[in-house]
Amino acid sequence: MARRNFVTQALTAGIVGALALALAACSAGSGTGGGGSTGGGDSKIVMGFAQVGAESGWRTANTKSIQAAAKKAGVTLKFSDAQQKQENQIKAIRSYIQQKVDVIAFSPVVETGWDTVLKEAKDAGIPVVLTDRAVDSKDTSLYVTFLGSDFVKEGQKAGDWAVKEFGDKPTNVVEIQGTTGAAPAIDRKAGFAQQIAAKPNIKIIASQTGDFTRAGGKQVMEAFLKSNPKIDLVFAHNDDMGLGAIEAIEAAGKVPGKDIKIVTIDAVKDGMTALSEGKINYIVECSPLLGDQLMDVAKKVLAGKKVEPRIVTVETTFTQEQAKAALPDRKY
Ligand code: GYE
Repeated sequence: MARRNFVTQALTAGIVGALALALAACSAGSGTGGGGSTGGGDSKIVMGFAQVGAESGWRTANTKSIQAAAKKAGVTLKFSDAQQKQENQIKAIRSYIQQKVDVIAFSPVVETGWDTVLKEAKDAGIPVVLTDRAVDSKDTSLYVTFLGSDFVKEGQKAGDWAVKEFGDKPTNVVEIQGTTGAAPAIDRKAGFAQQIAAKPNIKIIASQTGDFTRAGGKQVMEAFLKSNPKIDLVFAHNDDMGLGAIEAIEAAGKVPGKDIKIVTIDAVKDGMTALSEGKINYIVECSPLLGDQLMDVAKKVLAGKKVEPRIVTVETTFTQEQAKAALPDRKY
């Protein structure tokens, strides 16, 4: 019933393409959340989760983590996939408000433009938990907590590695940014820039968005290769775009990891494989496994317990050797 509301709205708005995926995601979500009570006794918590999309290996792992954690925690999960479009996420959140879910969680595709819909949730008395990505709102009463990584720190770690790797050598860097306006794109860019600021020999000569997808990374890298004869380093805001860049570099007859070095963020399996094969040089980890923590937070909030306003994920970094050692046990 609830799902039909969302479908009707989506159709009205003519988002037919988005619908196919949203439907697929919904049924995946309901399979997870609706399948029998495994929870701890009293009435089941209903969570509406508005996911960004399915743009990357990271996102797929994040979705699986949330669905599995909901099942384990006995939380009924209503899940929607916004296809990386803010208007779809806003529609999904409004639909969850109409359905009177107990708690709404979402990973905001971009940072700004959320105040109105978050106020609607607040007025309806439904707590909102931000996972993975933050919103840029002055009114922090609009959400209970933000659970996720420190993206500035991730960018800094990538920048620190570049400074160590290239020292005083003249170094041309091309940057493949994540989704324009998304917290991880804004923060990773800033963190990296801070760390290389003291090294005038390390220069970002081009910077463009690849929208966190492999195809986007490939396309941007092809353009960079055409217009820049000397590229020493690619800084890609996620593994998938780095993997796309590898394809472009190889197609141009160059050797990724050697002729052009690559540093990325995420450490998903495909990225770690490329790192262990020497095609990527360094990866900063960003963990997508936020599901269990999210369910804990939701239960605490609904039980009237206090939660920290910011919960930061613990993460590491990987060299090529470390990737070889870590790969066999890598879960995503
Ligand atoms: O790094 C990227 C994904 O928000 C941290 O989104 C997440 C980012 C992640 O598409 O792969």
